[in-house]
Amino acid sequence: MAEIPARPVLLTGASGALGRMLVKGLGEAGWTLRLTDIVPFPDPLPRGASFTRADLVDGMAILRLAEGCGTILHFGGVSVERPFSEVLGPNIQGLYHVYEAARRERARVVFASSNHTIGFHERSEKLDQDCQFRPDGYYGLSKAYGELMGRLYWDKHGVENINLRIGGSRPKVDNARTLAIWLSYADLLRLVIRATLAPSVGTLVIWGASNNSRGFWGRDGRAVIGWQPQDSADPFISEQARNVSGNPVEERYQGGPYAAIEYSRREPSPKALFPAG
Ligand code: 15L
Repeated sequence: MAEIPARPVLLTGASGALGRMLVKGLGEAGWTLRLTDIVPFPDPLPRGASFTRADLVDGMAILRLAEGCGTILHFGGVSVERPFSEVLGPNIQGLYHVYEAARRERARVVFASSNHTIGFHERSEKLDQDCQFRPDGYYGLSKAYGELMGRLYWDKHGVENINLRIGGSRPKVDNARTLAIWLSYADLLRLVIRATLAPSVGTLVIWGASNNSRGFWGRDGRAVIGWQPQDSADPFISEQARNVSGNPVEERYQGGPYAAIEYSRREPSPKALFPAG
């Protein structure tokens, strides 16, 4: 029988694409889910799940929702590049509310971070978990803040957290960049299950990508939770390898189109932020 978490699991961002996929998968596994989002949940609720509409900016609502939960899967907030004023409430203040709730409940946070925390590294670079943050916009910056919030709450309060630096998790491999960053839905579901059930994790960063031979990323904390991706974008290489944008900035950096948004630099940014010597 599938292992089930001892305490209910709170999922923020339940109505988003990844949230809905997780609700289905975790619901089928028999987990007790408490779901929330700022917009209504569009699917039938699985047995054992409840949905409450809430804004991440409402700290009291988040505290109430987290009561009795052992894990918070934090997939809510702004999930694409937006002006700073739009990112601020959900992703900065909201993240704080999630961590305060986790501190009160002694819950673990599994955070949907993003490749846009490091999006200004060039595609030729192979990155490990401890590479420098090089956010490619306000959205990526908010995710880097989220990862650092996890670091703070672990060091100061012992709140465990796993930061999933997700590449592109979508049903299909849709271009050349996705050949490197693709995370299949099935691999993401297995990743979230291991991140929740692993007995003791401290604070971790895990690259959220399937087993893609063109991948940009290397070492991370996956061994601690016993996760290995099983899928790969490789079967789509011949179909997608030439599917590029034609925008040199987009094609140079790992963050792709996000790096190119409002890009106004004349020269490419240096490969290393602090070159040795
Ligand atoms: C992300 O972080 C976004 O949430 C997702 O919508 C994609 O744009 C993805 O990155 C990507 O880089 O393709």
